[in-house]
Amino acid sequence: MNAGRIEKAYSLAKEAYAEFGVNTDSALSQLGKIPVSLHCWQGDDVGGFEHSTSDLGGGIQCTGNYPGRARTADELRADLDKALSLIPGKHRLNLHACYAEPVGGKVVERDNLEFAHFKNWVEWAGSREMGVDFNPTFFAHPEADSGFTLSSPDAGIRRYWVAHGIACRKISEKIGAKLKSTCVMNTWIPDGFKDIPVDRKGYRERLKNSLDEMYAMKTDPQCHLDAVESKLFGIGSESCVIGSHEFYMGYAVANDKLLCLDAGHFHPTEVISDKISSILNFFDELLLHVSRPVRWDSDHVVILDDELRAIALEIVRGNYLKRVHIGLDFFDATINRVAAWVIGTRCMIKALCYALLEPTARLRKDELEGDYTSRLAMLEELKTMPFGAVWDYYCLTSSVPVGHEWLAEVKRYEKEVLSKRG
Ligand code: RNT
Ligand code: ZN
Repeated sequence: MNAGRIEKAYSLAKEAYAEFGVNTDSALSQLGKIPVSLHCWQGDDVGGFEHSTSDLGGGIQCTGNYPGRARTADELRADLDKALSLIPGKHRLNLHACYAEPVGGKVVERDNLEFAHFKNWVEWAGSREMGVDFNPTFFAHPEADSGFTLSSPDAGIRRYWVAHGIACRKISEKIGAKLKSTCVMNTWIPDGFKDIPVDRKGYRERLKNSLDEMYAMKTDPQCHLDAVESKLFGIGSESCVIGSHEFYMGYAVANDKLLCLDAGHFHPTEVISDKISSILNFFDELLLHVSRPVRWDSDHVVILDDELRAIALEIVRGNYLKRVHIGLDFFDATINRVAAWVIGTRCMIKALCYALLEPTARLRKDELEGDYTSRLAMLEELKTMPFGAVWDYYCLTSSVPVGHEWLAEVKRYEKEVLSKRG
């Protein structure tokens, strides 16, 4: 890496952006304050440490068998450390309940989980000054084999999953208290029908009642926030998903919960970037699962595509940085898993960097005056502005590899560590 060249390129870029009234220094100082929640499940194909079932179920699928998957919590944390060392900025960890670590060698049932099972994770995060977010795991479990959890017609199954949800809320609240950083707990359930149901109403009423029970306990909003994640369809739930967008939008508004928008959970022609400014009229905060659906909710690694930029632009334009929690949700086992984290997270940050460099006030003025010609012309010219030089400088000053240099480090890690895993 040639630091001098990067600094020189940055100072030219700074001048170029200044012509449009954009201050690159302040854009970068803002960028450094935006945490992205890194999902632990990219590191082991959503496996977790219970080893009770091989099938994820619930219509989510991780394909590929690239060697080197993390098999233990220590391996997963080491992989995360490697990824984090290649990503600029301070970020968060997003943990799923199935990543509980046994205490005294005993695997604990999900309805009995306690903070102690996540103590190592929280200590790990704390010593890195990272916040943690949390998720109950309503899939990959014998009690979810029927395809239904909180909406199940079976009272015993519902009871089990309500208990899991309650256990997780207590854990989440404690995580937030310990780390002095609000833990956002996201609930996604797989419940749905492959074929046309006749009692949508019954299933949705049961889901509502189960959620009411699960959320009955009051929690401290400084420590813990609840979010609910909708979905349009999944593999095996093509005809009806019980927790649909309308269902959770209504539930969240009525019960003061956060909504979680997953980029892969809508009709393929619908985009979540368009939903942010609607939803934030009615909610204080919003959770995103930034993902990349390819023809279906495929959870591909996030890349710097139009929708990723649009998401970042909407957050920045709306001044929503404090109100939107950015979480990632992708899993690809066909490529090096550490590289997948690095690519996806760096792209999310790149998109935010791009958005912070937009001369939005000027574009908004053109738009309000009806000068759509200038708006389109400018939006296109901005795409070839020296954004890359600003991004490189951000990496340089954040002490992480610039450009493709991170890849050599991942290759080295693969050779020395990942390839030695059985
Ligand atoms: C599934 C949802 C959910 C999961 C994670 C593992 O379609 O997107 O968020 O991907 O909880
Ligand atoms: Zn998701």
